Amino acid sequence: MVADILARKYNKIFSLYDNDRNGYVEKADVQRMKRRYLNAFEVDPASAKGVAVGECWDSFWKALTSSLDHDEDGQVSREEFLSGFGALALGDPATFDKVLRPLVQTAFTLMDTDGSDAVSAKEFRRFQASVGNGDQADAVLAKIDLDGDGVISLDELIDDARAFLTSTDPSDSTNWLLGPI
Ligand SMILES: [Ca+2]
Ligand SMILES: [Ca+2]
Ligand SMILES: [Ca+2]
Repeated sequence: MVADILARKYNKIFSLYDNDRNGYVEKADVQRMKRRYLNAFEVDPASAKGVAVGECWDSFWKALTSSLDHDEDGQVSREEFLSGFGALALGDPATFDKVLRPLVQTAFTLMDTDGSDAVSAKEFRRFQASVGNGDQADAVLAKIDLDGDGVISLDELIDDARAFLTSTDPSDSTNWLLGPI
């Protein structure tokens, strides 16, 4: 069992991934997310950006199934997701980081639409709007942007995601990463 606030955050992530809402994250969900993204930003799958995005989703899927698909049926149920993330987040930090990095790297590459290796305020606003948090985007960015250079680096996003996935403090600013929970 994980704390109620962590369960709410993991449920939120699960709902973003399980985009056909059948109660499982499966390969088809991941491929749908990839296709939607490529279409929305008119990225050619054969371009450098398209290949990078494709590789991101592949490693994302590998990290997800290798760590969370306990009954090995090729999909991750909500229950597997909730208990698995809880065990990871509260367990060995090195193992958690190994799973966390590809997940965050995927989100980062997707948000960084111009490929500048940083997420600008404009890019972050678009992402936050997509999770229903558009009006909070600048405030959330300011909290993630620890070095204050106005953009989010991969390391800054990983730090924030780690806190998001482990903090049980209801007033923690990192709770806002994916919008209201
Ligand atoms: Ca699904
Ligand atoms: Ca960028
Ligand atoms: Ca920064």
